[in-house]
Amino acid sequence: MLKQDDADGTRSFADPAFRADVLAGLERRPRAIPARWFYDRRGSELFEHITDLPEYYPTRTEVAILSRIGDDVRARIGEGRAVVEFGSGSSTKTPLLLEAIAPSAYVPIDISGDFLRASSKVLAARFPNLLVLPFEADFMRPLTLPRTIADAPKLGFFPGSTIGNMTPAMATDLLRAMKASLGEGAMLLIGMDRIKDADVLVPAYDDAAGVTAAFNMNLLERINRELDGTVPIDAFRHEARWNDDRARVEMHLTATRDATFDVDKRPFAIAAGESIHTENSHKYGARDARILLRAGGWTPVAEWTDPDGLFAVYLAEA
Ligand code: AVJ
Repeated sequence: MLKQDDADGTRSFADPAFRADVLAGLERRPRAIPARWFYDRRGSELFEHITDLPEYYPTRTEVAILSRIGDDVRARIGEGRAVVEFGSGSSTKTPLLLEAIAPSAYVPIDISGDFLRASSKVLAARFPNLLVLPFEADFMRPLTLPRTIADAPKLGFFPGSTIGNMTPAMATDLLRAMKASLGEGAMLLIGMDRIKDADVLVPAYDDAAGVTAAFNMNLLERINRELDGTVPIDAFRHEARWNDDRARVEMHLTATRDATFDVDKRPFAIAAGESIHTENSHKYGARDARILLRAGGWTPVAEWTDPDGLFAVYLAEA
C-alpha cells in the first residue's frame, strides 16, 4: 500500500512493522496498538504542541530541573564521558545537558534515521567542537556503540519520562539492555514522572484545547492513510483514564457507536463503549523509581525534583 503523498511530495511504502502491529492489535482483546506509532510527521508536530500546553506539566518541569542541576551532574560524573541519548535529541533538553557537562562525544540513538540525522545536524552546528555520532538502532536491545567512543566512560541520557510508556517488566529489560550497551563504569541520567492526583494527571492527557485528543485520533488517520483503512473517525473519541492499580495514565480510542471497517482489506468490528488502548504512561513515586532502577541493574546516586514534586530526574551508576 502506498502512503499518501508526504508534504515534500515523495511517496513511500508503509512500514511493515506498523501494519503488523495494527492488525495484531485490532485482533487482540483488549485491543491495543503500541504508542510508538503515534509519531509520524503530524503526530510529532502534535506532540511538540502538547509539550507547550498549560495542563501538560512534564516537559517544562523536567526542563526546569535540568537547567538547575547541570553543575551538580557535571561534578558527579567526572570528566571525559561520552553522552549516549536513547531517542533523538530534543530541541531543549539535549543542549542543556551538553552545555552543562561538555562531554567528549554525543551519540544520539533512534530507530527513525530521518529524525536522527536532522536533529544531529542542528546539534553539530550548535556545538562545533563536539563529536556527534548519530546511531540508527532499536535501543530496546543491547547495542555495540561506535568504536570511536569505545574507551570513554558513558553517560546514558533518557529524559522525558519515555520509560513511562513501558510496563515495569519492559522497563526493567530496557534498563538492563542500556547497562549492557553502555558498558563498564557507565552512568545514567533518567527522567521519570511522579504519581500525583488524578485531577492533575488526567487533564495533562486530556487538555481543554483538544491537542492530545488530536494526537490520539491521528493514529486512526494514519491507519487510514497508510494501511488502506476505512476507520470511521467520527465513531471514536479520545479518552484518558488514570489506572490507579497499575499507577498509569492510559489513553484509549473509545467507540461511541457500533462500527465496522477494513484495514489492509481485513474486516474489523467494534461495539459502542469498547476501546483500542493506545498508550500507557506509568508514574513512579520516589521509592518506586529507585526500585525500578535497582531492578534494572542500576544504583541510584542522586535525584532531583521540582518544588512541587511533580517530576524527578535520577542519576544512577551501573
Ligand atoms: C513522550 C511518552 C513521555 O507519556 O507523557 C503525552 C507522551 N502522550 N501526551 C507521556 C504523551 C500524551 C509522553 N511521553
